[in-house]
Amino acid sequence: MNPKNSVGWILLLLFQCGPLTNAEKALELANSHLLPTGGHRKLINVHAEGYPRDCSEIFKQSEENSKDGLYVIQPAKEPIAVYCNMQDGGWTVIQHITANSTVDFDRTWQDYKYGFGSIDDNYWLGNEYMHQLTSSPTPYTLRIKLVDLNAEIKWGEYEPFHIESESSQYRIRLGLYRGSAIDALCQDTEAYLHDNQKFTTKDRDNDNYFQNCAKLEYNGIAGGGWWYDACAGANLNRKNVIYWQQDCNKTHMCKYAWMMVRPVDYHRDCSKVCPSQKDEL
Ligand SMILES: [Ca+2]
Repeated sequence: MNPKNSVGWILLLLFQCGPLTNAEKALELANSHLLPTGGHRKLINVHAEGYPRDCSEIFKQSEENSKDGLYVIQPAKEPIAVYCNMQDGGWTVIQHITANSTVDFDRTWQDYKYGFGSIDDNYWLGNEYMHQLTSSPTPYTLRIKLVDLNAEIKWGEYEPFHIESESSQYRIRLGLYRGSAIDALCQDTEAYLHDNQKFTTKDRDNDNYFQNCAKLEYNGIAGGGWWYDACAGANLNRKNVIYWQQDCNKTHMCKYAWMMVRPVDYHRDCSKVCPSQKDEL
């Protein structure tokens, strides 16, 4: 490349990107490995003074006018970056998967602990941060959102929802269910009861099966980390087949899934923002 052109390119890049501001420099995120390229600039509230504990607070403070996107929250000591789903009402996204995406969900305990992927794409926020988020005095609701290949949306909510600490192997605690999807985490009490199960990964078997459920493959793809029983009535982390009983499976494929949380006391007027029935694929 012509050196003059190189200088031109560098100047152009500097002009476009500019130096990081003090706020961007000072911000140390515990999960900075989940930021996309140019991540600090994409954080909508990076210049705010202090960070809220979750997306619902941001949504409330903005009088329900904030947009979907990447935000900084602080559920415990350290700020973290997350994707906020504001159009559905101020939800903090803790998992998002697209069937057959390039993000690998066949990961170790450590990866599932601190999260992987990219918060503007497919990601797992991390069991440690799920524990922090759901350990407030106010209980949290878990919402599952599923979109099939015809763009039909199904959703389900567990209230309350709590992830215990690592010393309890990030055990999941689920309360009452409601939604248009089937109650796939609690319905089958024979071998697929996910409520109260510990988390299992390919390198840490806490499930109730004689083998490790996270290692069991379908078409060469392992199940990934999950709160397995022996093994699953639902698993949103197997990337070739998002599984949610009859709502998402190998004959009725789903394109997307999300897991997101919000405090249970966040009552809102459903006439303004409700779960919609169609989504763009
Ligand atoms: Ca086992």
